[in-house]
Formats: sequence, structure tokens, C-alpha cells
Amino acid sequence: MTRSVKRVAAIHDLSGFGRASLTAIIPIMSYMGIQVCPMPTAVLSTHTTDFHEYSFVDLTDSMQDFMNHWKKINLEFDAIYTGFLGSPRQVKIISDFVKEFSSDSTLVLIDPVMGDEGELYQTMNSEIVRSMRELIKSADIITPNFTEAAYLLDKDYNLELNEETIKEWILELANMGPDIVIMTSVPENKDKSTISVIAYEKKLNKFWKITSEYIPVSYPGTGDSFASAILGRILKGDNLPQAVGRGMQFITSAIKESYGFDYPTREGILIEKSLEVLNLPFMNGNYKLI
Ligand code: PXL
Repeated sequence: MTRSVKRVAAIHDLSGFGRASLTAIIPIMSYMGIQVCPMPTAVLSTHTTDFHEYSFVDLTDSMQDFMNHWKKINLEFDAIYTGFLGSPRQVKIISDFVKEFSSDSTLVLIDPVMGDEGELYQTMNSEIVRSMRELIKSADIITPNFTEAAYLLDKDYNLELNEETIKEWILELANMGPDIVIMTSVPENKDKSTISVIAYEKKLNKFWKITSEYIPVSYPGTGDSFASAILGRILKGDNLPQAVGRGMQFITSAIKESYGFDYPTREGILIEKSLEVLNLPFMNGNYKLI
């Protein structure tokens, strides 16, 4: 059935404060005219970066009921999108969800949210890393940052890698299953003033690179905002480099809107100030084939 509004099942946690996961995904995709149907994996008072003593309600036991109800009412989705996992057991449920709800035309985006800057997040452990390696096999698109790629491939986090080695890592990830690998926070070997995203599409065997100025600040949840923007743009008909280029345009704008203000980075990027950028034309075609 062709729906007038594209529909995404978003299997993520809901962190009440800090602009990560569902509190970023819902506004971003809604702004692009896409319906988001959240299936919460956990409810937290805040995300877990730079907040301590947060409350964490694990919803693993409710996920199957949720899924059964959606099946009963014959819900169909244009995309299934998942990220931060509350427990390894959720991997099995999410794999079942993908089997139950995906058809040839359903895009499955798995963002293997596990860590950043060489470290795992507080609630992550080696069991989740192993589970994530299994889960990405059922993805069409994965969006690991450089740290997550290292964990998925069991490699050392090394900021001095050259472009050829990073392309080999990406091919190894694509060989695990996904058709599209979008690696974020890719270091630029000697040039510390820029940071890149490299996107690879198996069907075309092409690597696209989008580089932007490195801003020395890190806001939690930025990866969720970026992946939501890219998935939204793909659902709206963009090709891969356009979607990633537009995602980058949005994130760079939101970081620049945020960086000039004096507030704790743990509150996340000020997405509310940059939503309009999501629907702007893709301005400077800032990608290249590598
Ligand atoms: O995607 C980031 C994220 C999502 N959800 C929770 C998190 C984080 C990162 O810290 O803690 C709960």
C-alpha cells in the first residue's frame, strides 16, 4: 500500500532530558513529514553521558506485547530504525521485529549506538557488543561512528589510520550484511582541523566522503540526530550522498547554533533552532567520490 505519509518504527529509548534518542528522532523526522511510531526500549530520566544517578526503566519485557499488538492491527512500516539498546535480550526481540515487519521495500537502519571517542557508554558491555555484531546482519543501513566500528570489528581505536585502511574497515562491515555503511567521526589522519563521514553503497561499489570543519566539542545525541536526518532524507527520495550531505548540513548548522551559547554540552545540540535546515535544498554539494 502506498501511504501518503511515510511511516517509521523507531525502536529506541526515551531519555527525558538531553536531546538523545526519541526526543531527537521524533521532532527531526516529524519536521520532514514522516510519521514516527516509537517502540520504547527503556525510559530514562536523562541519557547516560555526563549524567549520574539517572533513573532507568528497562522495557524489554513489554516489547513483545507491543509488537504483538502492532502485528494484530496489521501495521506496516516504510522503515525500521533502531539504536541504543537497553539490554542484550532486546537484540533477539528486535531481530524478530525485523523478520515480522519488513518486506522488500522496508529499509532497516541499525545505528549500533555503543560509545564514542574510543570508549563504551556507561551501560554498555562486551555482551552488548557481541549482540550488536549479530543485529547488524539484518540491516540495510548501519551508521557506526569510528569508535563503534572499531568495537564491531574488534580492532584498536587508532586516530592515525589512513583512508585506505578506513575503506577496508567499511568493506569488512558491509561484508557482515548491510548494503550501506555510513561511518561518522572519521579522523583525518594528520589534519586535526576537519572530520569526515564516509558512506559506502555495496550495490554501486562507491565510497562517498563528506568533510567538515572539526569543532572541538561533543554533544551527546548528535549521532541520533544525524541518523534520523539521513533516514528521513532517503525516505524522501534523496540518493546516498545527497542524504548524507544534507544530514551533515543539518548537524553542522545545529552544532554552530549551539557552540556559541554557554550551556552544558550534556544538554545536546539545539536541534529546535535548526529544524528548518532539514528541508533546505542541498546547498554546496560538499561530497566527493573516493
Ligand atoms: O544515542 C545516544 C544515547 C541514547 N540513549 C541513551 C544514551 C545515549 C548516549 O549517551 O545514554 C540512554
